[in-house]
Amino acid sequence: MKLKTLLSTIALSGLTLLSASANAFFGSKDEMRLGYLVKQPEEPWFQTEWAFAEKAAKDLGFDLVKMAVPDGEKTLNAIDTLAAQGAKGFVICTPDPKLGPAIMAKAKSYDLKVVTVDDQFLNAKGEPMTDVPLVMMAATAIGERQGQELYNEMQKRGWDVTTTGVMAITADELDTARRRVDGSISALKAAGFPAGQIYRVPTKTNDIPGALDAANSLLVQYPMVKQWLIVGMNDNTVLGGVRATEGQGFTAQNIIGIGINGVDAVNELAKSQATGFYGSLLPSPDVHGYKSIASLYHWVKEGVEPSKFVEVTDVVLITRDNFKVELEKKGL
Ligand code: FCA
Repeated sequence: MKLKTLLSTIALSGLTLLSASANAFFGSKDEMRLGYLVKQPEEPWFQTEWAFAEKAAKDLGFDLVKMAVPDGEKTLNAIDTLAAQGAKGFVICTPDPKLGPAIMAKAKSYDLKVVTVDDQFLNAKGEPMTDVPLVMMAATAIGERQGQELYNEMQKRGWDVTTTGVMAITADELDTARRRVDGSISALKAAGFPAGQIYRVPTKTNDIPGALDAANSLLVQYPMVKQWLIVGMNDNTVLGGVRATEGQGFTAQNIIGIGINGVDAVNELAKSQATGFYGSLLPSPDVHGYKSIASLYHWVKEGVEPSKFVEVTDVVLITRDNFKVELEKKGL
């Protein structure tokens, strides 16, 4: 009797397992399956894109597979997995733009459609692969805005420009990062900030620890600087810079950092005490997440080819004073 119960339990759980894996492989309602692959799932930016891709999946009725692809190997494996699961295509923010040709070759071998988001693929010659649809923020414009806002805030505080420096943490291998930082620096110069007091330092990794190391190596070279403006391609880069200045005794009084992404700065802006991280430029991760996957869906379903380039331009400066309201306005 006992053995019989045991056997039927095993049989039942076997069935459950089978149907669970069948669901995972073929979708629960014969729905179209699409992937959304991101390089840094730990960034709220990408979590927000995923959340809005989920919304599109619900609205349009497809099955979304979210995957983390922190390196090239994981990216190529993820494409194999997607194909095995019967997916028809994927949206990707690649961990490395130079993977573009390898990603496209693999995707083509399985007849998967590809839409890129945020970071553009580069071909073997290092040129942008303009044939692959791309949704991204207006990189130069948002950088220029960062430079202008930093300059405005410095003016508002009446700082002595002669003792002020710009710490620009760069990531030039990533085109969108290079364009944002260059935009910021050119706006600062155009506003009248002395070019000789703008110092660039490359970060090894695009995260807080990488930027912190880069900033530390810069700070020791310029002990005469009394106030810093911090430029970087996103919130984490600027946060790394701010943390480094704090280590040298700087505070909210003599540091102005303005990030980019907004959603990655929420914890910092919510702190009970102001820090050197003054604010962030919030673009539209909701639009990136929704539009990229929706365009892929229509491509697969109706054969409507997405635009090769969608530039999302809407940006707002969030600070400790307005971040809650501004995030709410966008449903974030
Ligand atoms: C790049 C950055 C991200 C985000 C995105 C829009 O991928 O690494 O932090 O700013 O562009």
